Amino acid sequence: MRVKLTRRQILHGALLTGMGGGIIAASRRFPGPVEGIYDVVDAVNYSLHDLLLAGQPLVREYSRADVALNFPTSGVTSPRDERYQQLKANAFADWRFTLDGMVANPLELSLSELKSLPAQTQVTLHTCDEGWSAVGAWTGVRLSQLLQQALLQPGARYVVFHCMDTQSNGVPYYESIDLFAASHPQTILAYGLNGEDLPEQNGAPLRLRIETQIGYKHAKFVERVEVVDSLAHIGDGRGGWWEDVDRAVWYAGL
Ligand SMILES: Nc1nc2c(c(=O)[nH]1)N[C@H]1C(S)=C(S)[C@@H](COP(=O)(O)O)O[C@H]1N2
Ligand SMILES: [Mo]
Repeated sequence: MRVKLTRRQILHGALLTGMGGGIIAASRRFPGPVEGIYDVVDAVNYSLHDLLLAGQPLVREYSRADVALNFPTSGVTSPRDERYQQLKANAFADWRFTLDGMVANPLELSLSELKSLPAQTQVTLHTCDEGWSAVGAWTGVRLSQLLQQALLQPGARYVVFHCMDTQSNGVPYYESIDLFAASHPQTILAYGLNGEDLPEQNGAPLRLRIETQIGYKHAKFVERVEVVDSLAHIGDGRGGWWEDVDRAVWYAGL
């Protein structure tokens, strides 16, 4: 059966998702054939819920005393792109974050809208494969919360981060992770470092913190998150800028 969705039904679906998979998972198992938005939301919610409950261990959190006074930088520290510099000049007031791709309810949010969502701060160790590590206190929004709001479509498998800094080969930085890593409770899109707005060199206005993986996965200057079913059409198909130019491993778990 095909259903045409009204905006209201989609919003209602989003609300159900937002209420958490727990209620749905507790009350019904997969009901059989998927017949409408509620079943789709149900199925997607259910698998996301399973992922969240899969017992993903949390990474260690440090004390505030361990925080590096000057958090080091790596890669691009000031995007030369004119568009980025213009957005920065206006304190990112005209910047918009988008979440699209295989979602029923694409999101478009300003920086202040992102900051008004439930936030979390985590004091964690960043490890770069070039041989340094440092502790920072990162503040941001859980990626899983944004994905739940956006209503993943069946078949969604990966989350791609599109960045605003053009790299040496003329291509903007990009990275990707799978839905399992995306649903980790410490995977956040961060807009704050050590109680301040995220500094430019560390990825302003928004960067990924994927605490279970190594430095280059932590995409800085993120402006668009795209949900896909395959990485074949992202860059050269290996899932990230370093993966494509230098054969870095895509799964970069610590
Ligand atoms: N957009 C973008 N993201 C990026 C990079 C980059 O050059 N551009 N470098 C990566 C690398 S190799 C590391 S170690 C971290 C460094 O983050 P930091 O500069 O905040 O220390 O960002 C990662 N994310
Ligand atoms: Mo790195």
